[in-house]
Amino acid sequence: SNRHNEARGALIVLEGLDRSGKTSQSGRLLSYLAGLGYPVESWRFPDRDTSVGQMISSYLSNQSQLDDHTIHLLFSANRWEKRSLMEAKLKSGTSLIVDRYSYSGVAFSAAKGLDIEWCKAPEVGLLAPDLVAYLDIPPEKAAERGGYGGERYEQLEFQKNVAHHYKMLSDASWKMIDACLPMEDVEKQLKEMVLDCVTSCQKGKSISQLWL
Ligand code: Z5A
Repeated sequence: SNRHNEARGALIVLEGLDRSGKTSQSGRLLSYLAGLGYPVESWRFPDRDTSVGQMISSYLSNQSQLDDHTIHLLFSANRWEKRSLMEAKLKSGTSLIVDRYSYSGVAFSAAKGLDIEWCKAPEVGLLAPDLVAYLDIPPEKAAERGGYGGERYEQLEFQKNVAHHYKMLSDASWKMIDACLPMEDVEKQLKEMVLDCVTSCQKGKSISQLWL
């Protein structure tokens, strides 16, 4: 449809621990917005399709070892290599639902003991989300869900530490959602906040940059 084409799209970020339901909800939000006639795409970080993304993927599956600072910068580079496309999409009116972003980058690396300000530095200048929805789940509950334990960071003690760093990064603008609720309840809450966000971006809210 033409009716949304002049307004910019919204940058919507889903964050949360492993198994909090980000991937499931991204798919549902994509269908929802598309069904309403909004141009929309679903993205995820890491984007494992680029050459940087392949290095990250091999690290996460324990096929390669990298210094903690090095992998941090690769995750950041993986966002930088998508920045101009991201901006072009938003300006042309396409909304993006992004599964993980800079907050994952900082929370995971800081949980390893890296300085949080050092972790934020390479993220400065990336596009700031219009909405950060945090799928909040106790690490013990997440660990009970299917498929946990395959990759490098999927360990309970580490996930607890990541949760702690997410809380330190969060601010009043984040929308916290109880991710232990049934999927449909989480979905209902997300749809409402996402539609609000898309509408306010259409009305001319400007695009800003991290970290403000
Ligand atoms: N990482 C990093 O260190 N630095 C960075 O900059 C970035 C990432 C961007 C890979 O991420 C790792 O990279 C990740 C962070 C780090 N490590 N960890 N942990 P990834 O995105 O590729 O992988 P992931 O986040 O671990 O995603 P996931 O496995 O896809 O989890 P999810 O998307 O949050 O959950 P899901 O797949 O939608 O659901 C998981 C299961 O729970 C599934 O069986 C669902 O059916 C079930 N589920 C979902 N919702 C519910 C509810 N509401 N009730 C009951 N069951 C549910």
